[in-house]
Amino acid sequence: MIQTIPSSPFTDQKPGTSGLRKKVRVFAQPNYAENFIQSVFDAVQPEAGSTLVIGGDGRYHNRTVIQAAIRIAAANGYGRVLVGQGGILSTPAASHVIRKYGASGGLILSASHNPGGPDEDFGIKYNIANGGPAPEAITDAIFARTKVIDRWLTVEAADVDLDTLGSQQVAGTTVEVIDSVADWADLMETLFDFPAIRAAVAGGLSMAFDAMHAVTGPYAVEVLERRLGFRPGTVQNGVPLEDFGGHHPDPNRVHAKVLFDLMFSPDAPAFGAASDGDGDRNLIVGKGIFITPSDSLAMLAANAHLAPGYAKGLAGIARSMPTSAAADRVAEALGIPAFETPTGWKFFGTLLDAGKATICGEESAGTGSDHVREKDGLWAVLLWLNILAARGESMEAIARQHWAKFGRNYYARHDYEALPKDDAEALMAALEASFPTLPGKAFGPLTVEKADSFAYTDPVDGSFSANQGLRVLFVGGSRIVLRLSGTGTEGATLRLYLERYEPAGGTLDADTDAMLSDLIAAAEAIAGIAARTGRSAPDVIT
Ligand code: VG1
Ligand code: CO
Repeated sequence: MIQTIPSSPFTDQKPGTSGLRKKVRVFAQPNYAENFIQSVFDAVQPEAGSTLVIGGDGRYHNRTVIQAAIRIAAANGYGRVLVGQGGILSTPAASHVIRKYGASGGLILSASHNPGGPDEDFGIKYNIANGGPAPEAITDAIFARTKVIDRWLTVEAADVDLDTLGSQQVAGTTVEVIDSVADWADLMETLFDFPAIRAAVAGGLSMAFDAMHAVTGPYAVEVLERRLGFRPGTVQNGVPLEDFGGHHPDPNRVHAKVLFDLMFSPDAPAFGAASDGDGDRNLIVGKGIFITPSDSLAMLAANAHLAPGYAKGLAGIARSMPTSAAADRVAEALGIPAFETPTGWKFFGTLLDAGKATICGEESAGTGSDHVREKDGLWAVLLWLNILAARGESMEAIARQHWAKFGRNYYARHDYEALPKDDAEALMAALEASFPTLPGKAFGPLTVEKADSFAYTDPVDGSFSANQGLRVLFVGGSRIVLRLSGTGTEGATLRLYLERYEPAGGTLDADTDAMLSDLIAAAEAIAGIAARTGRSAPDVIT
């Protein structure tokens, strides 16, 4: 029997860069999660009998929302719900499961790199039938619905046993609890040369992987230790915990410091990697060398043909606007198109579906390909391992050869977290207002060529997105970009992206901080971050 539960709208359910993210205590209010999930179903209007995928990164509140979502899905006419065992599905695994089983969509319960626990963050994201994040037209429709919703639907049914594989019935809907890892792991075997990687491991290739007590633990143990033969213990912090052990599951030099320190110590293995809360990001560190995510994207694209799944070459490479232009130079050398999209994976979906791009990436450590419609942290790790096995060279040697050929994009991102929202918005508004006066002005050795607010017209479906970040481009290819984060849950986070290009034959092995100091000074002169926020230094540098 379908029950109709009267409700009234919440005004703050606008999805951000990647779904709706709020504090757990916000999500735990009566009707809050239910309203949002019902708004998704009202907006997408699934055909009766459709399949829905549900899974999350295992954070606190995951199981509670999954049980509610199953009942709401049953009341809304879904015929089949696929749930990862224990409620666990990494974001890329969920994307694959949606595609593989012909689901009409999926709910991914995660706040990704944000911390978890009763006082921390939770999130819900809806993905469409291609496996990718809902595009803006759909997230706008969901938001519009949340503003007027007056009821949600459910059924009277007991909780599903999420821990036992197999089928159960919930009021006429079949709920299948599926293995969280197997489908995704099998897909990886179709893309990469597992025998060659196994042989390299047997020959001494060593690595360390930090799963950060987040969702990738079971995936990494299965693929790296069981299928590829890395020694047990290669995967550290491999058990998903509801509070990620009290840490931020954000794979960067601040939050994955233990891995960083190991990789720069005399005991470093050849290769180090980490992933984030929901398993879609990757951190790549070689023995004694950090590879920026932008460089990793470029190097993966340049070497992808060494993996069987990409042997026939790439159709194109796409990157988000703040990501460095390193990948563009690879695309140019390969004679394939390069695309520049706004921040967030949802903008890659049309390019991947249309076969225009094969590999995509973001400076925030997200890289992926057309194998799914999400970024995929362990996919990037496996492509690196395939390249290391095929080339038989060190990470450092591969990086140096890459820079010698293409030049080097020195790059850093400075984050100023938990700023008062009004201050951050005023800073951005003042910066944008100053743009007409900037071209031709000199800041130290840098002269402004152009300053604009990035806007994007999707080359496949023509959809238009304005206000996607402020950029100041300098003569010679250096630039600064400023954006406000769309994933935070407290105040505003200002991101300052810094990029300096050194062509082949230039200074290729200098210290990044030193190479970026003129840009940092220019950014302060132009945007007045310290002056306006009172912050003398960023909270996080990645
Ligand atoms: C951040 C990153 C962006 C990424 C998004 C979701 O967004 O900058 O590149 O796509 O997180 O990643 P923002 O708006 O805070 O800058 V995840 O791993 O949180 O799903
Ligand atoms: Co993530």
